[in-house]
Amino acid sequence: MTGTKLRTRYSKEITPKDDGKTVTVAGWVHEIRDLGGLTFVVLRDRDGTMQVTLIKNKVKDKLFDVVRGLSRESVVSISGIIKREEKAPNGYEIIPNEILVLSKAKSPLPLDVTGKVGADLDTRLDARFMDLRRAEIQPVFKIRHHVLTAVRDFLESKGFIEIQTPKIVATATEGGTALFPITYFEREAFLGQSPQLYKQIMMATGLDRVYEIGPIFRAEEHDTRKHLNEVTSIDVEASFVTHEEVMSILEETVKHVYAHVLKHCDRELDAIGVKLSVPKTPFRRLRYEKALEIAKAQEECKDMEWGDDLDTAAEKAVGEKVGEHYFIVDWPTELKPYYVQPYGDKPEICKAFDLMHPKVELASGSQRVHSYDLLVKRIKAQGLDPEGFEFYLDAFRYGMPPHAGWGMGVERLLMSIVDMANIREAVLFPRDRRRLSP
Ligand code: AMO
Repeated sequence: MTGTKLRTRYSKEITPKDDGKTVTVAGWVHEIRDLGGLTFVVLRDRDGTMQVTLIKNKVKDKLFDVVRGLSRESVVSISGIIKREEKAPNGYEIIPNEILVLSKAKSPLPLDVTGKVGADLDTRLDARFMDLRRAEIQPVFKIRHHVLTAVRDFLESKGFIEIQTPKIVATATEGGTALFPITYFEREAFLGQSPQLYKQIMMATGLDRVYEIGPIFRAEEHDTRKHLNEVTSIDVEASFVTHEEVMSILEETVKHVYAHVLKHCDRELDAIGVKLSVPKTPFRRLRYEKALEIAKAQEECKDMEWGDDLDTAAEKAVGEKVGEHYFIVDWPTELKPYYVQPYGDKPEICKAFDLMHPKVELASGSQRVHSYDLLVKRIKAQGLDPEGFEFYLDAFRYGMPPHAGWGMGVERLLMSIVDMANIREAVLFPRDRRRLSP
């Protein structure tokens, strides 16, 4: 070994120009090709693969024995000399003088990391640690990291500060049906569906612009390609602004995310075969009424009426027609939660918006009710009891500025960027109706 280090370089850091230098690399045994007097070990690290070449009479016999005893996916550290080799995949190979087996993998493997043998999504998620070793899977999570970095960068540049609010809560926010109850000592409590009430309470503190990136829990029975029971949500709330201003912050956030991913993730996008272009802003604003009209032109949706929520078929019809990001605005008040501000002159519609990607809803938000009296009225109108909302309502009693905000699911955003068919692929360890482990 060169010194005592298990790794001195990643595969990406080595080039053919390093010919003759000594190096220690480490990773997983991706493949072994034994051609008699010539054996290739394809070693995989975080950044890709590299070729280690054992030639009879040029490397110690003992190393051939070590390699013969190796199983695929074992973890090794290899020290040797870098040799320029045009026929090798990266233009170099490593001629080993020491191979250290750090962890021997059992066989058979639960999944084929090389991707030659396919596996269904359930099998892949059961062995997720190994699935994530695959060259077209791991990049998704590097992109996810960059998506979140971009969101933070952008919001901070607009004066937002990051907050954390409780996830063990006493009340529903988005309607009572989708709550996970938990036992909280001798009381019943719930897992938070949304930081909605807390981010609004923050508007009564004078901090003015806050965001949170954290888990939300939805006890929805849905078993679909776009629903999870645990989601990471980007939540934004701002004071002294209208819903139109936060819509513009939202579309600019999305645009910034695309630009950032394009700039920082070219290798990852290549690895999963995605071509991105930055969406143009402002996104189209489509009134609910108009969206309904487009949907109704489809046979499947022809019986829809004003006041009906836009279901998956309707979303699909409108998405296909528009073909790019768009907002649906001016929703029927009764379709949206109590905290959404109705129009003063037309209270049957409200200042709510949904941000849509042609294939999936990405975010929703609104101008909020900031008048205490109206809020109590709206809570009652939705058949809820204001008593359960005392801690929230209190913040509206002593000076609450007008405010607006939105929430966007990270997985929905990611699945729309990398064009995934199933949202479970956008999260490391998805939680759905059937899956609680790993
Ligand atoms: P809403 O309930 O529309 O609004 O949620 C906001 C966004 O969160 C994501 N999302 C989900 N993603 C996957 N699976 C789910 N089960 C799921 N549920 C929600 C979506 C959705 O658009 N408090 C409001 C936001 C606000 O007004 O600020 C809210 O939670 O991307």
